[in-house]
This record gives sequence, structure tokens and C-alpha cells, in this order.
Amino acid sequence: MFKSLKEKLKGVTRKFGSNIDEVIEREDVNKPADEEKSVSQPEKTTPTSGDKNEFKPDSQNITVLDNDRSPSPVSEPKNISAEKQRPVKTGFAQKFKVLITEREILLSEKDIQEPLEELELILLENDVAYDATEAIIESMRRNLVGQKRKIKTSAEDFVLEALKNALLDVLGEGFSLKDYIDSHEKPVKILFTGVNGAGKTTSIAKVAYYLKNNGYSVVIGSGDTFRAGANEQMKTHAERVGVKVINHQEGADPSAVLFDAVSYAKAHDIDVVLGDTAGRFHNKTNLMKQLDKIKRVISPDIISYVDEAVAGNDAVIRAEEFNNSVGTDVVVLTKADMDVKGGAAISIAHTIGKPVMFLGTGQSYSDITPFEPEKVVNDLLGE
Ligand SMILES: Nc1nc2c(ncn2[C@@H]2O[C@H](COP(=O)(O)OP(=O)(O)O)[C@@H](O)[C@H]2O)c(=O)[nH]1
Ligand SMILES: [Mg+2]
Repeated sequence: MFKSLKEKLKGVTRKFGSNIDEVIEREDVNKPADEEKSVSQPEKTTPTSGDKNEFKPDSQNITVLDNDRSPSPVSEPKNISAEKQRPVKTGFAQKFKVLITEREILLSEKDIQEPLEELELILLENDVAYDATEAIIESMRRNLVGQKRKIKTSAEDFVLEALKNALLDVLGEGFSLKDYIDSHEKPVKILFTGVNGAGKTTSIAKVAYYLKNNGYSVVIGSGDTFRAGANEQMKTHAERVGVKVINHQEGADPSAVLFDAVSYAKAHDIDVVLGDTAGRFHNKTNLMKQLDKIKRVISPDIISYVDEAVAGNDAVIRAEEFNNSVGTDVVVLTKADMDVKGGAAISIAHTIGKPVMFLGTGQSYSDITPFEPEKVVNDLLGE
């Protein structure tokens, strides 16, 4: 998932890191000697043996970074001047590339201009919408430039933190279907809408499977009465995941099908109704009219717009149009497993102002993931 974007983000984070390291070096070169001493009354000792395991850095807030490992805090104080130990230029340099204390740094726009521009280009090239890209860049600028900032471990970690916050800002809060169901009157009625082939029917089967596994009862309304074979497809899925499906004949009024599904749920104490719809009609106006009627007849609690993550910016534009015409509460992004860019997943919530509810991540019924921004960002940034 989002492989190309992940790699590019890794590369640009490194660039930010090395730019910031240069600033740190420059500050150190310019720093008067007595100021340096005043940082931590040093009683200078240097490691005496070649055994790496014996090396114990000096103060509580020193972190040793191995390029191949994640940072690990090291305690056991000794009295080495931390400032003077960074970067380590002894034989340890091979193993411990960077050794820094927690320190403060003041960056100017110029110091990070190049990687910032590169980041902007990477986001746009990976289909992150323009507005979301600008919001991310602005957040990076705000979090890095113009004020003294604390760097706790390495410059790269410092940048990762800023990037994480910037991405979390645009991803919004996400949407927990379980929490929604738990706090609403049953049955909760969820309508799935969106273009043909986007993955509505498959997603309904996956959501039914997900809800069943989480202890909720489900009925499906086979509301795509327009396409020949849609009923059969839905029936097969429903049988496989073990969920009741309500259907009428091909060409029937979808509002009537979904009305029956809701009545069935009420009569059988079922928690959730999942309503399928046609992605296409004779023309767009008719499709909109049909959706309007469904809305009037069953008053869905959640209108879920389904589109493919792989469609990138097109998915974002379609979702926005759909939200403006029919109204949308949440978005389901399918085929994220085939999406190397991740642009739609990153920008759709920011652009349309509605959260992503699920990511479809494959062809199996279990290939559906609740969209949790923190997890998505950690995955993107390789944590
Ligand atoms: N790889 C992958 N394929 C998916 C995913 N979701 C749906 N599909 C496929 O997309 C195609 C269209 O799905 P369908 O549910 O019929 O779309 P609908 O027309 O919107 O109902 C089918 O071949 C699905 O197997 C997904 O998350 N990953
Ligand atoms: Mg379908």
C-alpha cells in the first residue's frame, strides 16, 4: 500500500535531516568555546577500550543513534561533554554515526527550502490534492522554521515528528463505525453509493463480514436493481459471509427493496442495514433522483461514498461533486492495495470535509481496514 509515496517520503525526510545536521554543525563551529563549556561542566573522558559494548554515553538525555536501528535511550551517566561528543569522530563513528544531546535549534526558511520544495512536488506527484499539499507544507513550515525548537534525538526524527503532525492535520479524525453503531438507535442504515465498478458491492460484503465478526447483526438490501446480475452477485457474497439479503426483481424500485430491508431489520432486531445502490442509471439526473428518493424513503443514517483509492485525484474530485449534489457522510476507499501513491487516502477527507471510514485492501472479505489516521501515518512513515 502506498509504496511509491512511502519511499519518496523516506528520501525527503533524510534530506531535511541532513540539512538540519548542517545547521547544527555550523552552529557548533561558530559557538564560542566558553559557551560550550557552560553547557555541561565537562570532566572529559573518552572511551578507553575498543569494545563497543563498554561505551556508556554521559548524560540522561543523550541518545545514541545507529543508522541501522531506531534510537535507543542510554542511561548510566558518566561525565563526558555531550556537546563535544557530537558527532562522534572516534573509532565509534563506524557504529554510532550520530550522537547528540537534546538541544535547541533555530532554523530559517532558507535552511529547509530545498527539501520543502521537494516534499511539495512529491505530494503533488503522488496525487495529493493541491489544498491538502499546501496544508501539509504550511504545517511543516510552521513546525520547523522561525522559532527555537528542541531536537531530542536526531534531526531526522525531529523532521519525522513534524511530518507526522502535518499529515495527521489533513487526515482529520477518521470515523469509527463501531462507535457510531454503539451510540445510535438500531437499525443503523448505511447506504453505499458511487460510480460503477468502484467496489460498492464487494465493500458491502466486507463490511457485513467485519460487523458480524464484531458481534453485530446485519441485513443487506440489494438496491442495485439496474444492472443485470447485480442481485446474483450480492446474493453470492451474502451467502459466503453468512448474512441475510433482501432483493426484488431486476428493474424494481430500489427504494422499495431498501424499505423492505429496513422493515426486516426492525422485525428481527437487526443492528445494521447495508444498502447497495446502482452506480449508473439512464443518465446522471435519473441516478440523482433515485438516490433522492431512497433518502426520503429510508432516511439513511450514513451515506457512504465509495471510490477507488487508485483513481487518485479523480476520486477526490468525484467525491466532492457527489458530496455537493447528493451529500456524503463518510468515504470508503477501495483498492488501496493496488495504490502506490496514496494521494486520495491522504487528501479526500481534507478536501471534502468528510472522514474516510474504511480502506479496502484486497479481494478477500477480511481485506477491509477501519481508517485510523494515526495508523495510516505510522505506516506511511515506516514506524
Ligand atoms: N484489489 C482490490 N479489488 C477490489 C477491492 N474492492 C473491490 N475490488 C474489485 O473491484 C471490482 C468491482 O467491484 P464491485 O463491488 O462489483 O463494484 P461496484 O460496481 O461498485 O459494486 C471487483 O472485481 C472487486 O473484486 C479492493 O479493495 N481491492
Ligand atoms: Mg455493485
